[in-house]
Amino acid sequence: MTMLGGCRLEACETDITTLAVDAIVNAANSSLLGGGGVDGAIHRAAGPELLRECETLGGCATGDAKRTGGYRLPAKFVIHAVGPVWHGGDRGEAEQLASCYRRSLALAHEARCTSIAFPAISCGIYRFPAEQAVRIAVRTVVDALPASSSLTQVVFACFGEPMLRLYEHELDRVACQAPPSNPI
Ligand code: AR6
Repeated sequence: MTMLGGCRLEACETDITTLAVDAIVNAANSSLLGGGGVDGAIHRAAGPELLRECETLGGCATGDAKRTGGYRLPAKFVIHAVGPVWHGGDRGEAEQLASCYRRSLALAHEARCTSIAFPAISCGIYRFPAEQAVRIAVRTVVDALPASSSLTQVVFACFGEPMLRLYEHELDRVACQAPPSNPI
């Protein structure tokens, strides 16, 4: 756990669909019409009304995000972010992934969310190397936090112990570089 200003950043090994936060982020595809992985789990848990709202959105570009209701989820909103498919790293994948995090935070801020949970976008079916993706996720969120001032809690929801360790390591690094929150 790391405190940055008034915001608590933490990594948890958990199913993101169970989290009672204001917004959970979905690792969607550009159709926004569902799929496997965390996308499938979110649609199953939210119920068919989520797909009905997604059908009205006209898809979403890679690196962008769109917000819907949470329906039967404990979360009020789902922010559907479309991460890049990994093609080796020279097709702008890192910037597109960072953009997913920035756009998701902007949409959460717009809806006055105080808490948000992210999965490891692009780290499953889209094969983005986990270590690099985690560095991008944590750094981008940290850099964007001052512009997302409604947020007091950011959760990185991970599947599996190795992924949890990567996030904890990166959060520790960020904490070491951050100025003390209560300078004397
Ligand atoms: N809670 C938290 N993390 C999860 C969950 C869950 N319930 N389920 C999976 N993960 P992926 P992508 C982790 O494949 O790589 C879909 O078909 C998983 O272990 O869900 O962005 C979409 O429709 C991994 O670390 O998303 C797209 O077509 C991370 O979430 C495509 O997959 C992301 O894995 C998107 O691929």
